[in-house]
Amino acid sequence: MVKPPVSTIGDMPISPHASAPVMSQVHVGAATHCPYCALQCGMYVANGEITPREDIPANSGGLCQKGWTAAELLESPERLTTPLLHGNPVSWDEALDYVAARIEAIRAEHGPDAVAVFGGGGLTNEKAYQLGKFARVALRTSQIDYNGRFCMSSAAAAVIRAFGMDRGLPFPITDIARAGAILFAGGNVAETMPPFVRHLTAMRSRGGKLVVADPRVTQTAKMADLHLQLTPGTDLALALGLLHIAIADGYADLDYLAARTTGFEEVRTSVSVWWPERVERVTGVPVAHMREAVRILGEAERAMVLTGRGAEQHAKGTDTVTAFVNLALTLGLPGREGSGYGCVTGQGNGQGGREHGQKADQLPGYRKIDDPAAREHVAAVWGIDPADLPGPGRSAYELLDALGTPRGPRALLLFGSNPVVSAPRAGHVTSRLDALDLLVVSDFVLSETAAMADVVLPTTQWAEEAGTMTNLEGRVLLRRQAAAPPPGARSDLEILRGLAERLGCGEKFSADPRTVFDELRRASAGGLADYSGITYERIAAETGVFWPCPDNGGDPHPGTPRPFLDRFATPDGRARMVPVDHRLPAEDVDEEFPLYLTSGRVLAHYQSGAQTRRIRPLTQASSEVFVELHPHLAERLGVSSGDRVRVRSRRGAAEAVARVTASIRPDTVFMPFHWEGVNLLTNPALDPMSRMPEFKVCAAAVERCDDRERAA
Ligand SMILES: Nc1nc2c(c(=O)[nH]1)N[C@H]1C(S)=C(S)[C@@H](COP(=O)(O)OP(=O)(O)OC[C@H]3O[C@@H](n4cnc5c(=O)[nH]c(N)nc54)[C@H](O)[C@@H]3O)O[C@H]1N2
Ligand SMILES: Nc1nc2c(c(=O)[nH]1)N[C@H]1C(S)=C(S)[C@@H](COP(=O)(O)OP(=O)(O)OC[C@H]3O[C@@H](n4cnc5c(=O)[nH]c(N)nc54)[C@H](O)[C@@H]3O)O[C@H]1N2
Ligand code: SF4
Ligand SMILES: [Mo]
Repeated sequence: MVKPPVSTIGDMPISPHASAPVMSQVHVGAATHCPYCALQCGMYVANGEITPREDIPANSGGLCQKGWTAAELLESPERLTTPLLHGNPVSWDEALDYVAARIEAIRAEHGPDAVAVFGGGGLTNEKAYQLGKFARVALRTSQIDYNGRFCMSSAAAAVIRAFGMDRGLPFPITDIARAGAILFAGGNVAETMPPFVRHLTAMRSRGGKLVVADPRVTQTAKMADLHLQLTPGTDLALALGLLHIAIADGYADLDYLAARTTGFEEVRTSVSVWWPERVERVTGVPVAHMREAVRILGEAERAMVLTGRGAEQHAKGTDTVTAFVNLALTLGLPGREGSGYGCVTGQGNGQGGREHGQKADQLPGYRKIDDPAAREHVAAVWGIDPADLPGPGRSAYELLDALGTPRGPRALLLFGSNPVVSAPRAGHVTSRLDALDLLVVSDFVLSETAAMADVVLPTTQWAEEAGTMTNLEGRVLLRRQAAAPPPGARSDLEILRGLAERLGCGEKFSADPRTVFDELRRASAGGLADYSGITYERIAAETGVFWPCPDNGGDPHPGTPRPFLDRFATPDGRARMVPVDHRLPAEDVDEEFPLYLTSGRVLAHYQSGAQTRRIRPLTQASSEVFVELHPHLAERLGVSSGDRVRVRSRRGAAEAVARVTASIRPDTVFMPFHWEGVNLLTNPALDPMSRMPEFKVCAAAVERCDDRERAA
């Protein structure tokens, strides 16, 4: 049972190690959460000092290097504190008046869809909600999407198809320690969520086994009992092969399949052609390793299948995750306590950011924008006519690709993303941004994208404002204000209100996070992602509340840590198994581009690096873009560690420092995307369902930069 909501919350003690409850004033030592990834580690922030919280299960006392150093950016001299108009400091009134006037003019000439909005999975729930509402109500544009499209959208599409609902981990993270076996495809949590490792270590210390699928011997793969070092872009074949073996070797849980799923027979037939030797030829994973992986999973009493971006960021990511879900269902895992399938979500609010309406096809509460009942409900909350709500817009890459074209948007308002560095085929995206009549960026640093903007709006940072974040478990957490914002910075909510006022609907846009959250609760009520029973007070008292959590009035709903125990969120309550088939990457290797290029992350940097490249201990730990090459490949190319090389693809070329390592396949090279470089090369081929670009595989060539170039 849950503890009842506390009414005396204002009396709770405020000390560096107390659960400081209140949101709207500054507190020394406020209990809050990290600005970066979806683990949302709990931390105390006091006078620029960070210490980890013990009470948040995801990190229970741990932080990674990025978390420990996060406060540095609060005081950084690179911090923006004045609005910029064409590079010149101006007052807030000048900046906002200018933006509103340009929006009005562009709308008058080209219609409402000429103004577009791009959001981010790092924004709080309140901001993500308000941004979606601002697009539809203040701008009346259908053209809004966000960077989460580049993140976990394939997993989201696959689990909606299978389970009817998208909650990244449909179980508390602490369940991991109780599993007897985990297959983790394409995740490197040892670098991307270091405190996550303690859950895996706890599992292994109880005898549980870890299987990792990754083309590289990562720090995570090194922990594994079995590493499947597959060719990039072949996870779908791998999953089909594992499923084939699971059925052949008698691990299918037929009672579970009959009671809790539909479609198993079609799936069984479809994998029959993926016999293990064929899968070995496609993936490079030895048959014996596949059999061992299936045995480990099949014999465990409780087991999990997890995916990360390595398996998901492909033009077939949705089908790949579907195949892994089919494997999990065949083994009888989802909806059983201590077992299941989970997508390890990425950005700070990657989960909440995909629920409240900053997606092109979505309204708050994970509602669909083309569903008449959803439109009616949300329009009523917003006080508008449902007929005035726009329909679905373009997905993230399609939106960026359309900017400044004859039929595309002429203006873009961007909150919480840096696509010049992080979007696929970034050189092209930069030229599209350049073609706009108006680019407005809200940020607290001059990111590469902000540097291109007509107007830059300096915003407050995580520790300077309050709001809720929904972590990778679906646990809604409270970020408390822990520091005063610098004079001159305004919160995104204030910025949106300021613009809405100038567009004639300021009264619909509160700048107070709690007021916005209360409206979000009403807008989400009755939706899949129902937050109506969650309050700031409850989160503070319970270290987070799992959605769905409907408002039951006097008898508080306990929240839902494991939503699928009794039934899945499909009309008949059963999980839907859908047959899928393997296909090649959108671009395969050939004579001209003979190497697979993949990309990802290193421990010290976060995403496009806009934040972490401004923090000294992190740039000391990792200072420049590199490319990993196997020693055999390096020898063929005449390259040694430390040499500058040029990596080329059909989209462009980028230079990097060679890092020769036996931990990568000889046919594959890897580059991190925290610096400009790899996305000049990546392929924007999109998944047909999720519209996810193929970040994780394209064809490339590598050559030495000659001595003259190096001297230059
Ligand atoms: N340090 C750090 N941590 C972060 C972030 C960050 O930028 N930096 N970002 C956060 C966000 S938004 C996200 S989405 C998560 C991402 O977290 P992860 O998914 O763990 O991160 P990635 O490094 O993108 O990819 C994971 C692994 O996929 C492997 N891989 C590449 N191609 C393939 C393939 O075809 N198949 C398979 N199976 N594996 C492949 C890579 O070698 C890499 O080791 O991290 C979060 N945490
Ligand atoms: N090649 C390659 N490319 C990738 C990936 C990959 O694996 N390989 N991964 C993809 C993935 S998973 C992701 S999630 C994307 C992420 O890539 P981006 O969308 O570029 O994400 P960030 O670098 O986090 O950009 C956030 C920006 O917003 C600012 N910001 C942070 N918080 C706030 C806020 O609250 N309000 C405002 N207004 N601004 C804020 C930051 O300072 C920063 O400039 O990259 C994708 N790109
Ligand atoms: S693991 Fe993620 S949430 Fe935790 S400290 Fe590191 S970046 Fe922050
Ligand atoms: Mo992400």
